[in-house]
Amino acid sequence: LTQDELKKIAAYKAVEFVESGMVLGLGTGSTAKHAVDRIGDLLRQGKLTNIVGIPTSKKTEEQALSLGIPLSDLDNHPAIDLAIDGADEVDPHLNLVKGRGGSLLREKMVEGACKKFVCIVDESKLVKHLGGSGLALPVEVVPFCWKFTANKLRNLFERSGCVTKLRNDCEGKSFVTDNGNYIVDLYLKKDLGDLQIASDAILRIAGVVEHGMFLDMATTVIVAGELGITIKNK
Ligand code: DER
Repeated sequence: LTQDELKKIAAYKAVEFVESGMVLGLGTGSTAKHAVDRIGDLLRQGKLTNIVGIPTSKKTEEQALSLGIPLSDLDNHPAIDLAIDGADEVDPHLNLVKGRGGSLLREKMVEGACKKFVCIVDESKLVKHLGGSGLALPVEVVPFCWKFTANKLRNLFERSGCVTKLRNDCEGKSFVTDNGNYIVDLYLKKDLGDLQIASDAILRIAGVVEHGMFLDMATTVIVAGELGITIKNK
C-alpha cells in the first residue's frame, strides 16, 4: 500500500466517528484532505445531514466549499463536536508535531475548541520522542524582526544543536501563513526533552505567535499501517 493509500484508510476510518448534526473541525494537509472529501461524499449521498464545518485553513475552506460542505467559524461555533486532522509526528502519549503545512495556528485554535480531536496518520508518523527526527518543528512568528525571534529560538535550544530556517514558499519567497505571519522551522539534533517546558519557553518569546507541538490535545489517534489500522485512545 502506498503512503497515500494508508492516509486515505486512516481518514475514512475517522469519518466513521462523524454523526449527522455535528459541528466538525476540518483539518489541513494531505491526510485530512481525504477525510474532508469523504465527508463531502457522505453529505452528497444523504448519509450525513446537517453538518457544519469549521476549516483550519483557507486551503481546506476552498476544498470544503467546492464539496458543498456548509461552513462556519469559531466566532459562531465556539464549541466543536469533533475535529479530524493529520500530524507530522505522534509520540506514545499522543502528543503531536503539526504545522509542516503551515496551518498550525488555526489548527490549534480549532482543535483546542473540540470535545474530540481524532488525529489521522500513516505509520511513518510514529516517533518515540517529538522533535528528534531531524524534521522541522514549525514556529509561527510575526514578520517584524523575525531574525531577532529566530535567534532567540536558536539560543533556547542551543544544547540540542538547533538550526533555524525561515520557511519559503514554492517560489522561494518567504512563506506567509493565512494569518499574515512567517514560519521559522526549528531543526534539532536531539529530541525536545520535557515538552511542556519547551512549549512554555517558546511561547515566552514575544515575537512568537504559536508553535507546532500539540500537547495533550488529540483524544484519539488512528494509525494506518501495512498490517492494518490501530486506534489509540487517550
Ligand atoms: O501541517 C499540518 O499541520 C498538517 O496537518 C500535517 O501535520 C500533516 O500533513 P500530512 O497529512 O500532509 O502529512
